[in-house]
Amino acid sequence: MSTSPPHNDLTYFTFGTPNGLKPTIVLEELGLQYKVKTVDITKNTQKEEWFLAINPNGRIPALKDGDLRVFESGAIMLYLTDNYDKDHKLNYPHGSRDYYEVLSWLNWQVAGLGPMQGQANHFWAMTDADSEYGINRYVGETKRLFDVLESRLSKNDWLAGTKYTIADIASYSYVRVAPVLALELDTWPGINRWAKRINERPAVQKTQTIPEGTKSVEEITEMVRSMREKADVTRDGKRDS
Ligand SMILES: N[C@@H](CCC(=O)N[C@@H](CS)C(=O)NCC(=O)O)C(=O)O
Repeated sequence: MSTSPPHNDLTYFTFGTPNGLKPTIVLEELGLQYKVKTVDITKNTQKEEWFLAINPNGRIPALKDGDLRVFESGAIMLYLTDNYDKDHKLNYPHGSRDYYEVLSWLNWQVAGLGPMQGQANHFWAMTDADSEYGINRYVGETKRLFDVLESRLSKNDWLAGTKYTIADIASYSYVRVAPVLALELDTWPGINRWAKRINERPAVQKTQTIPEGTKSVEEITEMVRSMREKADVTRDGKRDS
């Protein structure tokens, strides 16, 4: 296909994780027709040759529109709003002042909050290495970044400009799993109000079971709690021996 996008032939490659959730919300909010292909990261499907041809980084999510591929959650969200959101429901007109505010918060999330909270989750429960330093550093950084969000959301309903945009969707997808790290959202009242508002949106509710088999926040929190318990036992055993 050599014509310019959009091609109206969307296939979304995803799994039930925060990065996977971001474009799913955009697809649902825009009411788009798309196929879902589950890439089971617990079975390392994301490292298979066929998927690396779509995302050379071997991570979900990725999108195809006809034979055009887009990878990285931020790029996919922008692709969708650039090509399928002509009424600017989830973004502002390209080049406008608010558009750059969206880009700023979006990049802040994909380069800051996402990786830091991801590392926090890792040191919190997914390693039996003696990781007190890692936990303090990354949970501490996640809290600092939540404070940054709070500084905006305590005075404004939305991150960029005056409406709900892909910038809110990106951060919401991580904030909703804060309980995994035993972070109480009540600590940040602005974030708490904002997250509840987003959570109540019908399109967002619909995404909770996409792709099929996606775990709820409560299930993920319980799973991580038991992983943490096992990691603690192994760590303590190592210390004792
Ligand atoms: N910067 C990437 C991060 C993607 C990412 O970390 N995906 C995780 C799931 S949330 C993944 O595929 N993990 C499996 C792996 O690392 O092999 C994005 O925003 O899309």
